Order: sequence, then structure tokens, then C-alpha cells
Amino acid sequence: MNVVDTDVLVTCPGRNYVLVKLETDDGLVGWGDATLNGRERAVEAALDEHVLPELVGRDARRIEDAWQSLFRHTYWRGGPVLNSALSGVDMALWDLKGKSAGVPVFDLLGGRTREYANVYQHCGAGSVEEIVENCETALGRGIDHLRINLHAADDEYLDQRAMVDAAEGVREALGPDPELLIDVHGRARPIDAADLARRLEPVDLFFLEDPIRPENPEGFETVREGSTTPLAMGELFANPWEMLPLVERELVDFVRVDLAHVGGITAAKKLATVGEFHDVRTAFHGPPDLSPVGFAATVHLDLALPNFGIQELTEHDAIFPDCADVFDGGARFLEGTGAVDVADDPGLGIDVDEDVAREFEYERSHLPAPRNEDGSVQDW
Ligand code: KDG
Ligand code: MG
Repeated sequence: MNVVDTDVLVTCPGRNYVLVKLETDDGLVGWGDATLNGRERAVEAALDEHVLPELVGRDARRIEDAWQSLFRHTYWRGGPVLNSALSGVDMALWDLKGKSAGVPVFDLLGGRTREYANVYQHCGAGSVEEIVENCETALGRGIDHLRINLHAADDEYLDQRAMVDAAEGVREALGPDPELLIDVHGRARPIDAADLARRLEPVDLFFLEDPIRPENPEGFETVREGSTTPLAMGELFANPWEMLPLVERELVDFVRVDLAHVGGITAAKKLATVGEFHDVRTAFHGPPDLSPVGFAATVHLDLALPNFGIQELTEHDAIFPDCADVFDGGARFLEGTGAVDVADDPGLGIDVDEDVAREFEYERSHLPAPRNEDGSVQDW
């Protein structure tokens, strides 16, 4: 089962996705997701020029060996570009292994630990009334984990008083039952994040996500000491070792890494397993910039983990209808249950129509670039 051909496909059926394709000498095709929002072409070049040529002729069954080699033989290791490329390869190798064994990837990972993976939905909006309305729609579909971010106009920085007031308003309107989540997007300083987390305690959050920037994880000590609000972090880590101390030191309650950045199924599974021994659960990143291939890979891992916590939901076909023409299969929301599942098809259980994908050409895009009133840079 040697790799004989490789390709990287950048498609934009609503937004840009970077897909890795590996073909073996026994005629199998494996797909992986290497999308890095706003830097797609950099990953494409890394794959084309450096990563994929190294795979040709290799035994596709040796997933761990490929991971170690692609991570360590670069010498300059990690970083979002190289690790997104590695992540895409890793997913494609798991897809191939499942297809060759005739079993879904979750079976290769130890088999189901649950019948479905519960999800949370984004219900954020510009006012409490709109947030509550969105939450009620989600609750009507069986989703009882709700992200209630108050959105500022023009992506401006939001003061913490406004965030707390909004969260209190939403809790009051919805009552005690739904689980509520907030993503701070790394905008607070540790001492302010601790204050925010403490002031949010009466709202009884399921978790407060990315309270501080990723560059100085020691700041989590301050946040942790200041409050009992559960904490989540991980989407900005492209090197699994960046996440590790937060889990080992029990400074967070949820590992939120992105499988398309952290090193694929292989790296995310290892981090989740460390979490298992520390009572830390998973809440893997599942935004619209993760392709349906990456989302399927994430749900396969969710289903196999004993310490799965919650899965962020993206319904690609609903937000980007063209995705339905490019991707076939993958994870599906189970209407009325608040959960997602995958079919028992071999591998990741998702096909890509390459001809259609190529019709949706790459569109240059970048993430928002907010600034403070005085013109200085603010995190988005
Ligand atoms: O590309 C950036 C997005 O992935 C990010 O803004 C989404 O924070 C995010 C989340 O929690 O889904
Ligand atoms: Mg986030």
C-alpha cells in the first residue's frame, strides 16, 4: 500500500478549503484537510514543494512514522503552515487505512464510545434579544449548548461590562437549563480575564473560551486562580506541545485544538488522551473554515474518545450550499437531537468531486484586522 500519487486542491465552494489527496498503488484514494484560514496558498505551496513529494513511494500504512518524519525531519518544526500541511496528510493516511481495512476511522481509533457527539451552536448576535432568539431556534432543533457571544459593530473590542451584562440577560431569558458558552478570542489580559471569568460565575458557563492570547500560556494561572468558570483553549495551537502544559497542569477544562492545524487525528488523539488522565475533556474546533473533510475527521475522533466533551457545530451545506456539490458524506447533524454522527462507511466516509471542486476557484481573503480607537492593533 504505497503512495503513488499526491495532489493538493484549493477550492472555494463558499470559502477556501485546502484538500490533500493521496493515492496508493492498490487504487485507494485518501482525503485530508489542510485549510489555514487566510493563509491557504502558503499551505498549498508547503504541500506542493516540500511535503507531498516526500510521501511518494512511502508505505501509507505507517501513519505514525509519516507524522514523526514530516514533523521532525523539517528540523524547523511546527508552526501553522507546516503543521496544517502535516495535518492534511495525517487525515488522508487515516482515511486510506480505514478504506484499506474496510472500517470507519472511529473503529481504528478504538471504536465508538458513544452513539453520537453532542454539539454546540453559535447563537451570537449584536443584542441580547437577537441572541435569545437564535438560542430559541437552536433549542427547537434539540441543541442545548449555545455560544452566546455579543458581537460588537465592526469587530471592535467589546468591554467586559457589556459581555457580562449580555450573558446575564441571556441566562435570565433562557432559565437555568441550557449550557452557555462564550469565546473571548484572546482579547483579554490575564488579570482582566480572571475578573471576567469571576464575574461570569453566576451565569454558570459551560466554558469560557480563549480568554487570553496564546503567546503566554502562563497567564492561565492568573485566570484559573481568579475563578471557577471552566476554561477552554486550543484552536490557535499548531504545535501540540503548546497545548500540553495547559492540560498537564489542569489549567484548562477543555482541549479545543483544531485537527487541521495541530497535526491531524494523530496529534489530537494524543492530547485528548493526556486530558483523559487529568479529567480534561475535548471541545475540538469546528468552525466554517474547517472543511467538511476536516469536520468528518474531527467527529470520527469525538466518537472514539472516552473524554469527549462537546463538538462545535458547522453545517456546511446550510451555510455554503455549493459544498453539497463538492463533498458527499461526512458528518451529519441529527435533527432534533443536538448531535452529529458519521455513517459506518470505510475511512472518513467522505468523497470529493474534484471536477466540481476545481470549478470553485480560490478567492483571496483574510481575517478581520481590528484596531483600538487610538489606532493600535487589537486581537480579533
Ligand atoms: O479562522 C478563525 C476562526 O477559525 C475562528 O475565529 C473561529 O474562534 C473561532 C471558533 O471558536 O470557532
Ligand atoms: Mg474560538
